[in-house]
Amino acid sequence: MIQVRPLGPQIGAEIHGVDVKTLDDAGFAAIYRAWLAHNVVVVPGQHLEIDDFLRYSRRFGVVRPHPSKMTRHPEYPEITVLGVNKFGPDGALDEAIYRRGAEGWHTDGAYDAEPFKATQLYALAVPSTGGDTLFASMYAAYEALPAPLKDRLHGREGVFTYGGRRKATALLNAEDRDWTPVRHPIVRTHPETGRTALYFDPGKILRIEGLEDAESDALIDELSARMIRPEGEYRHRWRKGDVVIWDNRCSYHKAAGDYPPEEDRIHWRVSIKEK
Ligand SMILES: O=C(O)CCC(=O)C(=O)O
Ligand SMILES: [Fe+2]
Repeated sequence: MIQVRPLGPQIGAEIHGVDVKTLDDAGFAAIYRAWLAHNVVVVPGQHLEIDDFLRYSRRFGVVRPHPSKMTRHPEYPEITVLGVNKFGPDGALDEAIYRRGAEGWHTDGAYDAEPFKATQLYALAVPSTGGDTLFASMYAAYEALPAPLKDRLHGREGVFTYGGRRKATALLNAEDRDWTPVRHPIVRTHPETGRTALYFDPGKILRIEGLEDAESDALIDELSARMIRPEGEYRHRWRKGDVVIWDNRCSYHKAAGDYPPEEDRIHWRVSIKEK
């Protein structure tokens, strides 16, 4: 019998009583419903091979290789491996790998014309301290905006690219860094829940379309300050065997990036698209 236990006040739910390898359609439907309702779903205690993880991930959508080729699994391009090859040949810590996802709150794949629907991680190794992942609701962010700001944002599009204004492209191969920017509405209706979310990513946005540069920069600063609502947060403390999926259409996340670098923190990761 599947049990769903809410974790944070608005987002996050933990599923008990399942083995994702043998889950039937009715069981999966219960998990999918919980995911739409809670945005972030944790399934603890799983024992998976890569094929099991891919098969389960494909039930949520289409699994696509991540543009960072250098962090792909050598035999499975759809699998990104987080936290390996942290130290270069000279023994120096590679910050781009160690601090991946820790530079700030973000949503994955906003640089694509069709942004990622979901990201799913499977924890293979967990450090003794630190290394949490933090999540926050885009619905809560939208709801808390002052009405005049909501009015200003309606119908506005943002222009997004890989690496954003900081050009943070260290994980891309040199030949892949010339990214073509894409546009997305800043106020986004979730295609499955119909709820309204603040779709924004300070690390990937270049500008807000139709505004002068100074006004666009000021609005980006204002949205950066307003995008995280404490009542919409959930902080995940990893255990080996956790499978965690988040909805990039309605939640932000960031890695805490604070674990002892000499310890392992390793995940398999997939990017899931709608089509
Ligand atoms: O490692 C983490 O906690 C999350 C990293 C991240 O941002 C991602 O996988 O998209
Ligand atoms: Fe991310």
